Amino acid sequence: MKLYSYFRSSAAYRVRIALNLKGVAYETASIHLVKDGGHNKRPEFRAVNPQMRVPVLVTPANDVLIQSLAIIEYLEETHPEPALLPKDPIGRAKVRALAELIACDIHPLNNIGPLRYLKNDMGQEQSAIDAWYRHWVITGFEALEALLAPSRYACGDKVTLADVCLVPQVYNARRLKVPLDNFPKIVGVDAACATLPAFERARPENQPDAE
Ligand SMILES: N[C@@H](CCC(=O)N[C@@H](CS)C(=O)NCC(=O)O)C(=O)O
Repeated sequence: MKLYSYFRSSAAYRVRIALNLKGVAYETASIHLVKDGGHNKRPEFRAVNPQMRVPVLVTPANDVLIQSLAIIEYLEETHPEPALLPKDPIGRAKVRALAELIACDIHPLNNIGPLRYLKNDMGQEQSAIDAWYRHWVITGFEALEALLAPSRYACGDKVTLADVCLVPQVYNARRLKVPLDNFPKIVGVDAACATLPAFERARPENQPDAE
């Protein structure tokens, strides 16, 4: 498998964790999202993913998959063990809800593209952009904290898709200095995941393109 990735991309980080958890070998093709206005905007990458975003997973049969949650569901179906979704429909819906709270409601608002638009096209000051970023992370984390049961991982004693999404978002929040004191359950889940080699290997600083 080939993963188009950027070391700091939260969405690519999710896929790296899932690949590692499932023991799927892959090579990294790094796409720098910042240099020269973003190498993701180059025609050669646009030809791979017209959305010009990472991650992109290319399968051994040369299928080109985009969108981290769709890629992880593909991995779940092709490599069922260890399962990242519970067997029962209610459990699956609950795990997916937490994953989507992060991936669909928090992450898009603090993604590099919209932040760059706020700065370059809307003329916003960096302080206003930082406040925007913090606002949406904190609002999302308040809901997430309330939804987490007190357990080792986000949805019980097994790692699920919810953890795969939570850890990169916490990394991102820390990097942008969002205070996490009010989120002890989120911080606890992140700490539990950090003890697992699959999560450790997926960390941004452990990527071939880390800076
Ligand atoms: N919903 C997508 C989000 C992908 C995404 O936005 N990736 C970011 C990096 S985390 C990106 O490539 N941004 C480039 C840009 O917005 O210009 C997913 O889950 O894969």
